[in-house]
This record gives sequence, structure tokens and C-alpha cells, in this order.
Amino acid sequence: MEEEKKEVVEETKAPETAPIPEVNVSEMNEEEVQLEKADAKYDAGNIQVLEGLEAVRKRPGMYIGTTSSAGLHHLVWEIVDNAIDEALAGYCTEVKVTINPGDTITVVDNGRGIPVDVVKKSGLSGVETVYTVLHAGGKFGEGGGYKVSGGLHGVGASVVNALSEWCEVTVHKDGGVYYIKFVNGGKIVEHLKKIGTCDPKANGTTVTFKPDAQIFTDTTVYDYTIIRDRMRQVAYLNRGIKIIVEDARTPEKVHEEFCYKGGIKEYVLFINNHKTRLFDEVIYCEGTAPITLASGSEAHVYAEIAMQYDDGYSSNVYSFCNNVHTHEGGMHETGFRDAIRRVVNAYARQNKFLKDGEDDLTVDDITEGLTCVISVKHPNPQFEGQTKTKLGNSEVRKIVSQIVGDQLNRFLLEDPRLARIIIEKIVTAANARLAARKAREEIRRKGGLELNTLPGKLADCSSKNPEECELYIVEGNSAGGSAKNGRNRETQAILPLRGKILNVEKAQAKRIFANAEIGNMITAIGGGIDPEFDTSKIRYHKIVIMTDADVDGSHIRILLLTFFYRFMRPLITEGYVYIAQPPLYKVEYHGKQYYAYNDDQLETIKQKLKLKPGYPFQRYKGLGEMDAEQLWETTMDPSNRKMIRVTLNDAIAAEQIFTDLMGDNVDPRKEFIHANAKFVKNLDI
Ligand code: 0RA
Repeated sequence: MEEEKKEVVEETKAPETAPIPEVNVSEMNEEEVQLEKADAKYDAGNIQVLEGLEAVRKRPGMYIGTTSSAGLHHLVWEIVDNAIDEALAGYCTEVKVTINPGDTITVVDNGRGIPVDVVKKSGLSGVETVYTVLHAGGKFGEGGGYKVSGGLHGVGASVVNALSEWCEVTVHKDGGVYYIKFVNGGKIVEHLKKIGTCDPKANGTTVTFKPDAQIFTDTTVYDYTIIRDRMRQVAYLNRGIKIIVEDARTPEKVHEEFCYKGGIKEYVLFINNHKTRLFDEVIYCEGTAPITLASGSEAHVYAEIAMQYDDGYSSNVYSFCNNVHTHEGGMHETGFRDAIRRVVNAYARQNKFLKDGEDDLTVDDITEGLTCVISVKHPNPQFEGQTKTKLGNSEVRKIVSQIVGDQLNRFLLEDPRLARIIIEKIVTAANARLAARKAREEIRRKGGLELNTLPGKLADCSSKNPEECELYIVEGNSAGGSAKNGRNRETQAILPLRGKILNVEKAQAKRIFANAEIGNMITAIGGGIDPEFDTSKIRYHKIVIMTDADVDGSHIRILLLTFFYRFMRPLITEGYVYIAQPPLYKVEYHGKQYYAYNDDQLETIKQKLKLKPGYPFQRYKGLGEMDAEQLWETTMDPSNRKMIRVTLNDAIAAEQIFTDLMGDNVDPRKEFIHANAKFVKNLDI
């Protein structure tokens, strides 16, 4: 798409000047503009003019959340959002995102092209207005088009321009090729001008920008996998749109294409790829409902829901509004839950799966083993909550509830065989829930879940201030012994684990709670377990997994992470879990000891010490080979140790990793164990 257009640009050398005014927007206010341009012809007049770009540079966090790596990537989302809007309006079929050498980004779309004629109010061309005026965009105003993608604050192109060292825009529109360049946070160096002609049908917009290193002080390097994963997600959420991603920084040029005719139906299959499905069908519901905006004008909300059952126990409901992952849920999720509770219970009673007098099935029962994607498109979304990822529009609740209610009910009625499989699974979940509650009460009755009966194996710390307390979960009794002797007794507690813990991914709730090692961890950590897990009650703010640097060690680490992920998820999402990094090698030289944490470091040490070949260096096989002092010095001393904090960047990716590793299918697990070293380096799951 990109190559074709470039050729045409080069053929036509003599540039014509487009009819645009000679003003610099960033120095003008709206009133002046209007006076000057009062008699101009306006045909792109629905672009609203607000404020200048200086504010964005002064407080970038207000517009893109953060100036760390996440903010850097946010710039890409903003530009892609515009192209997706054009696609949702029905004019664009393809978007290409390229990471260029030097970490600039190019986004090409084949939409109508941003308007190049003069905009009423700003007196500037449409392109200049979109790129220099905050909140501008032809499709923002009511009565105009349908702005649907929602970035963090939906502010778009002008914010990207404001935070870029330079930004170039080329528009192909109605046979003309137009070009403009901005520098230093949105200052126009050359006004929009016509630089050539092209096929009148080859419309589109091409943007290239270089993020400003003065703003993005942490890093200006793009991560291909972050862009690739997000673009794949956007492609799933907007069926039929083709998104091409390219990394042109390396000679071999990574290139991937995503286009899904089935949209979120295919997304659910992708998420469930390695799970064992109850049946192949994906239940799919969709609908559109009219709403009235605050201004009194009519608009529409579109909602679609795709879901599938597997044979597991976890519930995975992912919701989106305008392609934004609403991690904190909101009205669309509430509407979904209303509907499934209502419809499933009615069906179960009518068909005697539930007897008179038996309690209703709960939403947790119904969603056990369910993967569900909910996606709504709303012209005026209200994002609330701590991370602004909770959908607040109350009208959405009824809309989703009605769509899911009607269509899920029809699904159950039309296919009694599948309905039976589903309801029997849910009834089993309900019975397991009752049994698990009993088992938990049993533990509680015996004092197992009470804080005053800490496990005997736990060597607790003396401090009672969770913020400074650390719990080391240590593989093996001998390493546990060294850790107990080497630790700082005031703030560091040690819980040794005997062998491997239970794989909670494959075990039933009843067995899980009866497992001694798991019981010990629950009691020691003190925050309870899902669904009542509460981080405000945890006894340590650092939970450190300390295992050997071998395959068994990484297996135990994964078993522990799976347990936390399934039963204490906030521990991971809120960043309380760490992986200790014991050294791999010890080098003895003239009575002194040097430690290396990886092969590169070992090389450096060898070179520095000019080690003669065969000079003693030791590869640690396990933590148990270190004495208490060594373990403290290399792995536990806060002033010297290295730890990896486990984070959860992408819940869906994490879900797939845990299924792959812990589920029934053997191949993905083998693959993982093979590539294990890489995973440890990359523990951002
Ligand atoms: C306003 C109006 C029209 C198109 C666009 C904006 C537009 C914006 C972007 C941003 C990235 N790609 C884009 N493509 C189109 C419609 C103009 C017309 O009707 O000719």
C-alpha cells in the first residue's frame, strides 16, 4: 500500500500550493482566526477547536498516562485509533504500522484521507487542525461521524504531534498528494502543500513521527511484541480489518498480518487454543440499540459477545469498550452477568436440572470454565475507576443484558444437547463450590486459616509491619535451613517447601484446600483466597519465590505462580510477587569470591581476573550448595540482591501461558520447558 503511493509522489515534481492560510496555529486563538477567515469557504467545518499543544508538553501524563515505555507505545495506539475509526465508518480496510530504523513509527491507512481544505473556525486545513488543535477531529463532534476508538483520553493525533521531535503527514485525496511536516512538538515548518497527483481512488493517510527524547526520558525504543500483540487484539475486535505490522529495524524485517473475518468469535478460539473445549461451538450474540446523547441527538450502541466453555475451572471474562480493555469491568459486564444468571437459572429450573427448593446457580458457577469476550462500541463512553478502565455508562447494562438474554436463551432452546452439556457442567461447579466451602470451613474450624496458628515450618520475621516484611518461599529443606540462618530476622520470613506443590490448574478445589503446602502458604500470607482474597490483610508486601536455577526449580516456580494467579491474583496484578535471582557461578581467586548471575557476567569476571584455563570456578547446582552467609550476600541482602518483579501486562497472554504450562496438553508445556531460560528473563507475563 505504502510503496505504490510513494512511486506516484515521485513522478510528479512540480508542487502546487494548496489554498491554506499563512498562520501558525500554536500562536493564535480562536477569535483571531475567525475574524481573519470570516469569508473563507468552509467545507470541513465540523472540526471543533480547543486549546494549544503547550499544555500537552507541560503535563504529558495527563494525556498519555505516563512517559515511560507504556506512554511511548500509547502514541502508536492514538494514531491507529484514528485509522480504526475511519474503518468503522466504513471507509478504510487496511492499516499498516511500521517501526522504522531509529524507532520512528509510520502508520498508513487507506481511508478517505484527512480533509485538506480549510476548516471553519480554525481557518486552517483539516490536516493542520487535526494535528495542532487538542480534541480536534472531524468525527468527534456530534452529528458528524462516529468516533468510536477510545484512547486513554481519546485526544489523538495532536497529542502525538505535541510529544514528537518531528511528525510528517502525507494525505492522498481525490487525486492529490498533500504533505506537511511539524517539528519540536507540533510547530509547522512547512504548511500543507500539494506535492503531486495520484489515482483519485487511492485515498489514504500516512503519518510518521519520532517521539521526543526530551519527553520520553526512560526509553524511546519500541517493543515489537507489544505493538504486535495490541494490533492483533485490535484486529480481533474489529472483524474484517486487515492490520499489518512490520519491524524494519532489523535487516530481516519482521512482518505479520492480522485479519479476522470472525472477529471476537475467532478471538475466543485463539484464547482457548490449547484448552480442552467442552464442544467446538462458540456462543455468539450481537445487537445494536438506540440511545439519546446529552445533546438530545440520537446515536447507537453496538454490543457483541462471544463465549466458549472448556473443561477447566477458571473463569475468564474479558471486556472492551471502543477497543479499550476494560480491566475493571463496568456496566457491560454487569449486564452480561445479569443475563446469564437469569437465563441459565430459568432454563435449569424449567428442565429440572434444579429441583424445587434448591438454590439458584451463581454467576461464579455459570462462568467456571468459561472464556468470554464482551465488546461494545459506544459514541460517548465514560471510563471510570482507578485506572480509568471501568465502563460507567449505565444504559449499557440493559442493552447487553437484553442482547445476551435473548440470544443465549435461543441458543439453549435450539440445541438441547449442548444446553445439557453446559447446564450439567454448571451444576457440577455448584456442587464443587458447596463441597469446597465445606472443606474450607473444615480448615477454618481446625484453625488452619486463622492467623494465630501460623504453620510450624514458617520461620516468621519479628516485624509486624507488612510494608517492610518479606516472605521467602524456598525450595527444599536444606536451602530453607541456609535461608533461615542467613536472613534478616526482623523483616525476612522463610517458608520452606517440600518438593513440588500441587498443580492447581488440574486439581479440584476440594483437593487444593486439603493440600498441606498450599494451606501453609495461605496461612502465612494471610490475605485469604479468591474470591475473598484481600491484599490489605497480607502479612508481607514482598513474596519472594526462591528456587534452584534448574528445570525443577522453574517448574516449582511456575506451580507457585499458577497458584497465586488462580487464587490470589491481586498479589500478582498489584506487584507483590518477586523471583529471587541466585547466582549461577562462583569464582574463587586469591582467596576472594566473585559471583556471576549469568554467562555474560562470568565471561567479564574471567577476563578481568585473567583466569588461567582450569582455574576454579563453580557452577551452582542448587541453592543448597550455598551456606547461610553466601545466600544472604548473593540473593537475600536487599542492598545487593537482584530480584525480578512479576507483573501482569497482558491478562490474556498470561492466561494462555498458564494454560499451556499447566493444562492437559503436553506439547505446549514441553515447548515451554525447552525455552525456559527465555521466560525467566522475560517475566513480564
Ligand atoms: C475527518 C473527515 C473525514 C476523514 C477523516 C477525518 C480522517 C481522519 C483520519 C485520521 C487518520 N486517518 C484518517 N482518515 C480520515 C472525511 C473527509 C471526507 O469526507 O472526504
